[in-house]
Amino acid sequence: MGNKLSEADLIINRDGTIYHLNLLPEDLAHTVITVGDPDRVSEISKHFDRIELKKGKREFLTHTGYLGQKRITVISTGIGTDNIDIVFNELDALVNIDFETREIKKELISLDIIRVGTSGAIQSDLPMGTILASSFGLGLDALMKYYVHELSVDERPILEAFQSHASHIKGIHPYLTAADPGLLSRIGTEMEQGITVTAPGFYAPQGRQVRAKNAIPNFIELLNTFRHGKYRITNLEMETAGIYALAKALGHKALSVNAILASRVNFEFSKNPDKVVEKAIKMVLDKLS
Ligand code: R1P
Repeated sequence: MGNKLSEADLIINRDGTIYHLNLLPEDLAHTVITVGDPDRVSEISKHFDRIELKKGKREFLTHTGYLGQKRITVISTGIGTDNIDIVFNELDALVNIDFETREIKKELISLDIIRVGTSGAIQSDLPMGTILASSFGLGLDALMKYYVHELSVDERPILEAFQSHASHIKGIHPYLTAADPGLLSRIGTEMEQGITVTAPGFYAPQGRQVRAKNAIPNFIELLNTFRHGKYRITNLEMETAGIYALAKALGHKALSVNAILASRVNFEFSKNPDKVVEKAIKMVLDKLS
């Protein structure tokens, strides 16, 4: 690839917006909150002092506005790391590619990206209602098989320990990425922290029992017995590892904050999920404003 992206590599709609997100470069703030559920976008932007823009296409709904003096974009990703691939590459293109010339800009912008998501706990001491910041994302999906992914000296030993812990599971190639340390200390300090596992599905890929037979027995136990020094796996969802790894590959900063709605070890689901999500939203917005 040269410095210039072809019309097939970077698809720009006739109105100048990026292909899936339907946004113009000026529509995007440099602080971005991602959520899985499109309905959660307005649950966040209702706290803004002013909303300047609402746009959407497919599951990608965007509101940009101001919280005090701070300009923030909130965008829904839909479910899964296949969608994270689309959202993160298009967010990056909006700030780092000149849409007139299709050339990569010389001065690259690093976005602050915070996910406010929902998740299930796999440790019995983490009750529903917990708000958890992911110190690492551990991906069991295949997204990062398609990108060059380099491990830091902090990440490598944890990933290697997990690979050996799960060595009897064939055909899974886990990847691991740390949260941005600045965002983690700014936003995540009053939250629980731990390794978040990102699965490529909701049912058997997260160890749920369904009518079809599970190929990996005792999946939750496999994850919740893993230890490496002070680190343990705390929760399961479907985006964080892809977010951390692609943000790093593209030079952005990312943090994932999760409202714990289910306990997979106590077999419970929250009676009041909206309240837990609202708590997570407020904790994040308090730190951003
Ligand atoms: C599954 O129900 C979805 O909920 C969780 C999972 O990661 C997956 O996207 O997160 P969101 O509530 O942010 O979508």
